[in-house]
Parts: sequence; structure tokens; C-alpha cells
Amino acid sequence: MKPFRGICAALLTPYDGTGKVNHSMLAKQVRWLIEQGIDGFYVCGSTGEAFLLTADERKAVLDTVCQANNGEKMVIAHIGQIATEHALELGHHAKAAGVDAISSISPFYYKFSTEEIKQYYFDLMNTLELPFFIYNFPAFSGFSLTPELLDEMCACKYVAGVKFTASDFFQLERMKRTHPQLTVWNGYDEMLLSGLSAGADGGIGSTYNVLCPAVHKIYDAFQAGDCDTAQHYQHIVNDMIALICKFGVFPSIKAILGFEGMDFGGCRKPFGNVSQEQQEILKAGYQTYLKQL
Ligand code: MN9
Repeated sequence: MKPFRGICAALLTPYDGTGKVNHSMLAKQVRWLIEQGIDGFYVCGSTGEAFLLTADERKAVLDTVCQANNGEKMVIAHIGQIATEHALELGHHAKAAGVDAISSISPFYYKFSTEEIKQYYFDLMNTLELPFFIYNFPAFSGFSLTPELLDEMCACKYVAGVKFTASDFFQLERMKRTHPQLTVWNGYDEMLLSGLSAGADGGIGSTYNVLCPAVHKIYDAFQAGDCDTAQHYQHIVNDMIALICKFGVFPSIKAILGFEGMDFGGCRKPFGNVSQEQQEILKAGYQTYLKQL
């Protein structure tokens, strides 16, 4: 099994001129990221527009990623849905596709009780019997995985770790301290170094689709104990992330991929897209970024 650590891209979903998923572009992106030094892929998460895709589209996206990856890097399939049964449908497909691990956001929109959310996770893990990463993203899901709840969830042997998209690094530190065997993935790219300092084993992020070389330098320098270099690259990365956040995360990253010759075709509505003027600013920022590598 591949080690669950390092820098993973939360893949975006490209569309063609008719709004359909562009599978050849997706395969191209996977191969390009492998050349860029990526350690793995998180498929159909928030960044992949999971909840703007149909279940069939999500399955097809995962198939394309697995084929293009050809077993080289780790693949984590996000199977989150509101209904347990729907998540399981994606989970069975992911297992057959041969993924290394699965992951899910907590069921959202309805105010499910903690007990119901716990049961959702146990149902997925015990049915699918694969390493599982709990996707903790309170800002979007409205539900926060506490260290205490993680303790309870660890009664299940399939818990492999947490994708921690939050900025309470005390919580992250407690989780890792209590469960050193788990992998904790830092989820906010602009705070990768902070997450690593608190004990994270790596990061899964949207901006790694375009910033992998510099982000890997943060990770490698931190592993080597060179915090000055790690901080230097976090600053360079954050100059770009600040622009990306200002103009809309997914449309901006797709625009930058366009500068690399990969036309991702914007995001699905109601997401908007970047303007011509914003594209120019992103292009200038990206050129400055590239010069600093
Ligand atoms: O998966 C991503 N979260 C979202 C994590 O996109 C909602 C992050 O990579 C952020 O996009 C990134 C920019 O804030 O940190």
C-alpha cells in the first residue's frame, strides 16, 4: 500500500464546450500533475464539484482518474452524499475501481444528530471495508469533528485519518497526539505549514493542481527541519492563493490551468467564471510565481 502522506491534489472537473465532463482533459491533468511531483489524488471532493455532478458522472470521473494514474499514485475517492445508500453506491463503484482509500463529508443540509452522522460513517466503513478518511469541513458542512468524536469513531478499524479543512490547529494537534497512527491531511492550502507544524502528515488541496512544485518544497523543507525555506515557499504560494481566493477558487484555478494549455471550460452554474481582466491579473501573478520556483 502507498503511504498516506505528502501532497495530494483535490482534482477539478473539466468540461467541454457542451458542458459535459471532458475526460481526455482530466486524464491529461492527472499525467501533468504526476510530472509535477504530486503524491496522490482526491477525486470528486468539494473542488471536483461533487455536488454539481450526477452519480454517473462521479463514477466516470473516478474511472478516468484511475486509468490515467495507472496505479502510480494514491487515489482517494470522495463518496459523500446526503443519503447513506447513495454514498454506498459510489463507494461500491470506487472499491471496484481499485482506489486506495475512500472519504466522505458528513451528511449535510438537514440537521442530522451527531449519532446519525456517526452511524452514516460506520455504515460506509463497515460495508466498504477500505481505509477511510473522515472529511472534516465545518465551514461548508456545518458539522465539526471534535477530537472526542474522533476517539469514538476510532472504534472502527477502517478509520485511516482525517481530512482536516479547518483552522483550529489545537484540534488537529489533539487528534494527531491521541491517534499518531492516523493520517491527518491539512485542508486549507494557505495554512499548510501551520498544519504540518501541528502534526499533519501532508495536505490535500485545490491549489495544488497548479502550485504543486512550490507546495512540495514547503513539505520537503518541513520534513528536513528547514522551517525558513518552508516559510519562504508558503509566502510565494500564498501570494497566488490570495489572488485565487479573491477571484473565486475553482474558476481561478481552471483559468491558470488554461495558461498551461489545459482548457477546463469554467465551472458549472451557478458558479461564475473569472473575467478577462481577472485572467490577466492571474496570468501576471502566475508568471511571477513561476519565476520564484
Ligand atoms: O479541499 C479546499 N477547500 C475548498 C480543500 O476548496 C472549499 C482548499 O484547497 C481551498 O480551496 C484552498 C483555498 O482556500 O485552501
